Amino acid sequence: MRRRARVGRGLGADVRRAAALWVVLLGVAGADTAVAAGAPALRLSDSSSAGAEGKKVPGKSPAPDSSRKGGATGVILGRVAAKPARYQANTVVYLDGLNGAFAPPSKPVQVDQKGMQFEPRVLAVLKGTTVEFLNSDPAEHNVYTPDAEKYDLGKWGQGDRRTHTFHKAGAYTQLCKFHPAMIGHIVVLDNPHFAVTAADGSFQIAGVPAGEHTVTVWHERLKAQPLKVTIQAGQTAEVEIPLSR
Ligand SMILES: [Cu+2]
Repeated sequence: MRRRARVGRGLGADVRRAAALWVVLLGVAGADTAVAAGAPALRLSDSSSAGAEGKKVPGKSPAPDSSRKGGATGVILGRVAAKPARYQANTVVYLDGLNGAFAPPSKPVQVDQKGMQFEPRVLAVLKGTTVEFLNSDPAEHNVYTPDAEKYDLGKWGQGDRRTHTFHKAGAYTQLCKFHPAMIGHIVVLDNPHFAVTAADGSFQIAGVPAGEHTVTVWHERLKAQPLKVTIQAGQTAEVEIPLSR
C-alpha cells in the first residue's frame, strides 16, 4: 500500500476523532477513501513505504492537552519506518526544544519486571515523573542505571516495588544485577508532547501547541533526522519518519 503523508483540514483538536481518522487511514482504506471521508488533503511529503504490519493501534500520547489551557493546538499522527519492521516498535517520538513548566503526573508510572523482562521495554516520561518498579517474578530483581542519575534500587521480591523520581532529562538504561540479559529504557523528556510507537511504528501526539516544532526520536539502535512540522490550530499533521543506522 502506498501512503502519502498529509495534513487533514478541519479535523479539530478532538483526539478521538483524529484517532478515528487514523483507523480510516491505516486500518481500512487507501488514501482516496480517506480523502472522501472528509479531509481535503494537503500533501506534506511523499512516502513509499510498505504497508503497516501488526496492530493498527497508534502509540498514544500519555498527556494530551495536560499542559494547555484551551490554547490553540493540533495533532501529530505518524509512523516511523524501519527495516526490519520489528524495529518500528518502542520508538520514542517527541518534540525537541519545547521547554516550559509542565506538571508531571501525580501518580507514579509503572514498569514491571515480569518473565525476566522489563515491561514496557521502553518507557517515556516527563521530567519530574516518579516511576514505580514492580517485581512480578518469583525471582528477586534489582534495577540500576549507569546513566545520569546513576541509581541502584537494591533488590526486592515478588509483589514488592521500588520507586525513583527522574529530575534530569535523558535516556536511562535499566539493568538488573542478577539477570544480565534484562534490559529496558526510560527516556525522560522536557515536555509532555511525546509518544512511544506501537508495534507497527504508529504514534499520535495530541495537544501540540500551534507553531513550528522539531520532531525527534529516541531509539535503542536507530536514528532519524529531526523533522520540522508546522502545527495549525485544529488540524492534524501526518508525518512519516524514516529510521536508519
Ligand atoms: Cu532481575
